[in-house]
Amino acid sequence: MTTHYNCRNNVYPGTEGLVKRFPVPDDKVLWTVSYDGYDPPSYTSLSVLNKGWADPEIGAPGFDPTNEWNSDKGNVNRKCGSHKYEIDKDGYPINPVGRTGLKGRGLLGRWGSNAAGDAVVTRWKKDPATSQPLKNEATGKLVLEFVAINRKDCGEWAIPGGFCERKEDFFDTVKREFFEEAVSGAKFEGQTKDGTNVDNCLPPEYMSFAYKRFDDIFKKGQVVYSGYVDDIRNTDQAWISTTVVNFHDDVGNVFYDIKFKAGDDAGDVKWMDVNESLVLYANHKDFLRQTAIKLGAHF
Ligand code: RP5
Repeated sequence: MTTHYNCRNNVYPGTEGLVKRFPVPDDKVLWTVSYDGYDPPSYTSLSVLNKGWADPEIGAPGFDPTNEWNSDKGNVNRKCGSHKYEIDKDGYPINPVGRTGLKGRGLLGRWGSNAAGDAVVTRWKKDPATSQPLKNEATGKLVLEFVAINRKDCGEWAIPGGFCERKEDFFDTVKREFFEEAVSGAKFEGQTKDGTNVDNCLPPEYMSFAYKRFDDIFKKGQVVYSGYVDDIRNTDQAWISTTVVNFHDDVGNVFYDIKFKAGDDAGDVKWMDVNESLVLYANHKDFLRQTAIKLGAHF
């Protein structure tokens, strides 16, 4: 990623307009370009201050992440994929993409990189008339569909994802988040292939059934991106990084009778076409582009 847009020149989310970022023009994003008078305010939300799951302040007694920056070997994953970041003379990590117009952690729990994972669950779109995979007329390539969720916090469509729990493997994060946001509460329509009617099954029985059903696809997950996310919550000293995993149903028989249902912090869920006109949260569209390239699909 060469620059960021979503975390500049706006009001910080959840602050009722009270926290405004210091303006950062396009040509002043890079730290290597001098910006006389750059003086961003500092903001850390009360929702992360003094919380056990979040970092203490830099310099707080007993908190010394010096050997953990840029690494996933410590207690917390502080690696930012391929993006290496520096630490300033006061011990604060520096956003590897550049200025955001805000210091502090904002809504983020960790200083520096906050590791997340995203699940791009895909299948080939079928022509409803023939039930055959559909090709885009212009490119001649097969059209992909992916499972999108609608975020309750901002109303935007996104890939299901979330933050890694302490020492959690990112594969487990993406699977967990996918189930929490897109599957929890979902039902199979009618009968399964072995004739069992599971339509009225409720979690946790349903969940273990669904986990089993998705298992093969989940075992074949492919990482399509690992690094910085252009998220509206980023600051100069705290930002989100993600590992995006594609789970592709090539044959098209895993999800055919599943009605997804949104849960957790998702308000809606649906299959969406993968193409250039997608409008998604953060830079999630880039992750779909990477997935389409990897699968040789239309974009
Ligand atoms: C995005 O925020 C990441 O790509 C991931 O999808 C998400 C994690 O935050 P929550 O959905 O848990 O708020 O930048």
